[in-house]
Amino acid sequence: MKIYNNSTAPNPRRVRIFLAEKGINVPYEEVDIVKAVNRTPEFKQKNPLGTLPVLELDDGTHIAESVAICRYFEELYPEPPLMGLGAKERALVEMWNRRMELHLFLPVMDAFRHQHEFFKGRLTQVPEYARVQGENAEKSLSWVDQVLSDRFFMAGDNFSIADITALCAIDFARVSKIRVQPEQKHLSRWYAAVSSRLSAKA
Ligand SMILES: N[C@@H](CCC(=O)N[C@@H](CS)C(=O)NCC(=O)O)C(=O)O
Repeated sequence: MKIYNNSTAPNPRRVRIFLAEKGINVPYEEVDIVKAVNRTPEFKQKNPLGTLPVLELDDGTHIAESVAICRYFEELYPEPPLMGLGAKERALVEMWNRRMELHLFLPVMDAFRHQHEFFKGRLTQVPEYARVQGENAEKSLSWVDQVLSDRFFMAGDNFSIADITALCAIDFARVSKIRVQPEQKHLSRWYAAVSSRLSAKA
């Protein structure tokens, strides 16, 4: 088993943090996205979308999509639970993780992808869309600040994959100069707490 990884990209980091929280060691193979190794026909046999991370099982199965990879490990190693326990908590974690993906991670990625040199030729860039999505990401930060006013973690009392998704989005947002604002007290408190976990270094 191994994970095709890139140490600077935010989606592979979601999986690395998830595994670090669970204390699971899986070998990582670094894939050079600058040289577009992930876009080669050989790599696309593993994941036709050419994206990272990809988990390769010993039987040759390839599992892409960060959440699918996390789900696989959650099933095999339920402790500590990072995707909720019981019907209600599982649904809440899924809801908040999905919201963090759609309303924070996605606009942060679009703000980068639609204007950065790195994606020239890999994507039809619409710089105006980068600007709009940057604004949307900032609005989402204000909203998340309010969300965190009545709970410690994103989905409630327990650290979960929703916190990991939000942390990776916020850290990556820095490249587009989108940052948590000091007046966003709840978000700042949460950010300090999740960033200081050992797993955040993964
Ligand atoms: N929905 C996918 C997104 C994967 C993705 O976009 N990965 C990025 C890195 S964060 C990638 O491989 N980018 C390289 C490229 O598009 O060439 C997931 O959750 O894993």
